[in-house]
Amino acid sequence: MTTDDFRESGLRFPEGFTFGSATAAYQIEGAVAEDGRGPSIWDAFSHTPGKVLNGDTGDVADDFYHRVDEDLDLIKSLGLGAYRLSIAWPRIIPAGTGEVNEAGLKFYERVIDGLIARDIEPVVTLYHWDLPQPLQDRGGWTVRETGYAFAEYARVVGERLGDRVGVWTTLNEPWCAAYLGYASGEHAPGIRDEEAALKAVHHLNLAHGLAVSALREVVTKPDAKYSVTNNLASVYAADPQNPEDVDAKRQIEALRNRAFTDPQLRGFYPQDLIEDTRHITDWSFVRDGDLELIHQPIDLVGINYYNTDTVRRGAEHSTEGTPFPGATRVEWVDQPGPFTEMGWNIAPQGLYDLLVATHEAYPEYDLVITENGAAFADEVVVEGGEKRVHDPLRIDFLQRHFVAAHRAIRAGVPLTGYFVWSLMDNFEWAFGYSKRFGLVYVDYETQERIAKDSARWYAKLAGSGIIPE
Ligand code: IFM
Repeated sequence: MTTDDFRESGLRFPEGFTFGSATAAYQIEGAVAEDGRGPSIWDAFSHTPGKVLNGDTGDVADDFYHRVDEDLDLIKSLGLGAYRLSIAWPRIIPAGTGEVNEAGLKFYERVIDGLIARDIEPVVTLYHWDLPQPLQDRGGWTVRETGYAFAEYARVVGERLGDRVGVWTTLNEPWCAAYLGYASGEHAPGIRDEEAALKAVHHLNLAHGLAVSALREVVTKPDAKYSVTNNLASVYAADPQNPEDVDAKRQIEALRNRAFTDPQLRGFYPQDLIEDTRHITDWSFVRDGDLELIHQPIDLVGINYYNTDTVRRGAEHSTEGTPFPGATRVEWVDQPGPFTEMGWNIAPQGLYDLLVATHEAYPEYDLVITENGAAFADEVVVEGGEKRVHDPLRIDFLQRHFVAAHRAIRAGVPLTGYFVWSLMDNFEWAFGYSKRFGLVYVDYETQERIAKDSARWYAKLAGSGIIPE
């Protein structure tokens, strides 16, 4: 990795480049027991003592469910062209399969219509981790039936919203759903079983392909685009001249990236991944014909990027309880700072390298940064009777990552949009409400929204297409 501070302003993005922000249903909506919504694995997990910091849950979150108009006005006030939201499967089909909940469809219809009325493009993700609990009770992502249930849910949503939603994303970060959910147990459903995690990888990939096919059958918007979002890792070898370290990097890239992108975009599982994980599974859960089902034509590849990994060859060790099943001789090297409140290193070069590498590997796809952003310890101050949140670290973070994206475009990467994570502070999974990623501050006591300085900075970028000071 080369060092470069990426501090630059005045760069102009191409005409038509999308500036958006992103959220996810369980992180903002609240209203978990209203209007027929069924329980999800995150309701069960967050209500299990010891799983989420401070015992926080998504029961209320940002109360978006009751504040739709106010929050859509907020997006409008920032001048953003697009908003990436996720739909809660348990609001649409509360038991996971079977009966459809009309109130759930009506809710999202209202959100989508509200966005369109404000001239904000809705970008819809179908799965951002809130699996209906009844499906988990039948095996969750370790069984293929969940993939078929997901396709059915995609069809129901596509039938209702397919005349107006222009961009469909099947899954958000299947890496997290599979490895954090089933290998390390840090996320719902909290399982620690390495083979189960690899089964989950496959059934999530299967769900993606089946959902794209189902959507294509029912969506009527002529120019609708289909996509999937992966949180691809930007991985470096500690010593790029050392073949052992380079091999450690290969292993992690196979598990983190190619386990998803190769089947989704190429129609095969990497042979090295299968070899590396032989001691955990024989992969017999991949049935004949599955890869054709997974490998559906899509238009966009979404990338979520936050930080980098550097690895080297290490001693033999067990990977049980880690989110890296099979990575037995890999050691992580401490990254240089600075760091965000998550402890993640700030590395815009990693974003540039990832965009270029993904384009080189899959050149026929347009790329979108579907998430990038940072948590910092924000504080509200009162100045001249007005509440303000000064967040220079977030502005600096965003500026340097937008510069990285701009450089990638100049290097030939077909990058068409950038969604900042997140529109507003929200439920940060196992960290509860302790980490603030928002452009907009949320006072969880009163639900007051306060635009941070970074929101004003981003509004300038979105309005002009030029990276501000
Ligand atoms: O909050 C999450 C989001 O749900 C998925 N991507 C990473 C974000 C920050 O951790």
